Amino acid sequence: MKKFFLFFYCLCISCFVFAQKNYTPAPENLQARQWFADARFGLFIHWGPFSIPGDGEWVMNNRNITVKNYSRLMDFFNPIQFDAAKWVGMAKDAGMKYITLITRHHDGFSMWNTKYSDFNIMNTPYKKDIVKLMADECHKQGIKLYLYYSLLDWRRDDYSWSTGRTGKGTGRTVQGNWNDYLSFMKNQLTELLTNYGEIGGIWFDGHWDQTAPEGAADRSAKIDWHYDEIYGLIHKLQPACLIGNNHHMTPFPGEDFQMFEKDLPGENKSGLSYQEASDKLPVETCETINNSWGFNITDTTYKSNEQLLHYLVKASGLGVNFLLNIGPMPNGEIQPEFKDRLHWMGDWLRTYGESIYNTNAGYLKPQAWGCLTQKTDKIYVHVFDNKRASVILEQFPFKKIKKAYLLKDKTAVKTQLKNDMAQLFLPDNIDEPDEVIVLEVKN
Ligand code: H79
Repeated sequence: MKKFFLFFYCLCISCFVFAQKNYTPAPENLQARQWFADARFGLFIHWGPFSIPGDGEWVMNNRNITVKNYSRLMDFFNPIQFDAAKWVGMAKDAGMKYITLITRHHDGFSMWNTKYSDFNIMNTPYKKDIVKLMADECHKQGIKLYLYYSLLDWRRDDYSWSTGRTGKGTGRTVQGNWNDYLSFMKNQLTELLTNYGEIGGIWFDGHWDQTAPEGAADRSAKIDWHYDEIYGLIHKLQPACLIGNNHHMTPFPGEDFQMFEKDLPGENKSGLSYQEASDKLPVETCETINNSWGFNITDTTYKSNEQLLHYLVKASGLGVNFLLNIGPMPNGEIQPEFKDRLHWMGDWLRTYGESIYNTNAGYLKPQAWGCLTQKTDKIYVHVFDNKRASVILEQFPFKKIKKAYLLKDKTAVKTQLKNDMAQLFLPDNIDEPDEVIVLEVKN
C-alpha cells in the first residue's frame, strides 16, 4: 500500500510540479479557447531545410546525419518560389481558419530572425524571416497563426541528449548544461511572442523524447522541463495565447488545449494516443495527406478527398478540430496533390460549412454510416454511406423534429420519431461523399 502511495505521489509530482501551478486562464484566454473550438479546421505546415533531402522531417535522426553535415543544408535553403500571400490564400480557400507553422523542428533550425542560434533562416541564401512573412500575411488576411516549437533538439549540446531517446546519431560527445537550454528556449519564445504580433498558440512537441514509451505505467519525464516557467512566460507575454503540448498524456496544468496525433480521440491507430480526450479543454487532431509531415519525394500514399473529408467530419462529430498537414517543397512550392485536395475541401465547406464551424459534438458518437454535429436547435446528420435507404438515431434527445431537409438544396426528408427513436428516410438522389441532413428540433 505504501508503495502504491509513493508511486501515486511521484506520478502527481512528475505531472504537476513541472507544470504551471495555480494557473487561472485570463478572460481573453478563455475567449481564445472558444474561438479555437469553433474554428474546427486548420493548416499544419512542416517546412524548413529538412525539406531539401525529400525524406521527411526526421531525416537527420533517421539517417544519423551529424550536426556538421546537416548544417550544410543551411547553405542551400533558398525557397525562391515561397509566397506567403499564396499560402495563406490557399488555406483560406480551403476553409481553414488558422495555420500552425513549424518555427523550429527537432533538427533545431529556426525559421525566424533569432539572436539565440546561428542555425537560422537569416544565414541561408534566402535571408528573409519566414515567420515574419507568414505572421504579417496571416494578420492581413484574417487567419490566426499558431507556432509549432520543438522542445527536443538533435543538434545542441545543452539539450539533454544523453537521457533522450532520439537524435543519438548526430555526433554529439559533450553533454552541456540543461539550464542553458532552458534559457535558450525561453529567449526564443520571448522573441516569437514579442516580435510577430498576435500569436494564437504555441504547439509544443518532443516531450516524449524524455519519457518511457507510451503505455508504460510511469511516463514522468527524466528531466525537469520547467513548464511552470515556460508556460508562465508565454501567458505573461500574451495571455490569450493557447498552449498545447503533444506529450500524448492528459493535459498538464497551464495547458489550454489538447492535441492528438494521427488519431481521433478514442482510436489509437498511431500507437501514440493512449490518453483520453479532455472534456474541459478544446481538442485538436492532426493528420497528414500522404504519410509524411515534411516533404517526402517518394511518398505517394495520398489520402482521397473523401477520406480527408470524413476525417474532418468525424472530428467535428466528436467536437474536435482537424489540423491538416502539408509539407511544402524546398523551393517554396506546394505540390499539386496537396493543393487540389485543399481546394476540394474548401469547395465542400462552401456548401456545407454551417454543419462544421461553430458546432458541437453530436449526441451520438460517429457510427458506421456517418456522424452528427449539433447546434442548440439543429442536428446535422452526416451520411457517408449513400447507399442506405434510412438512418436510425437511437435515444433521440429532442421531443420534436420541426423540419428535416438536405442542407445542399433544402429537399425535404421524411422522418419518423417514435419511442425516442428517430428514423430518417433518405431521398433517392443522394450522391455526395457526405450528404448532410438538417433536423430543426425542439424540446
Ligand atoms: O512534427 C511531426 C512529427 O515529426 C512529430 N510530431 C508530428 C506533429 C513526431 N515526432 N515523433 N513522432 C511524431 C512520433 C514518433 C514516435 C516515435 Fe519514438 C519515434 C516512435 C519511435 C521513434 C518516441 C520516441 C517514441 C519512441 C521514441
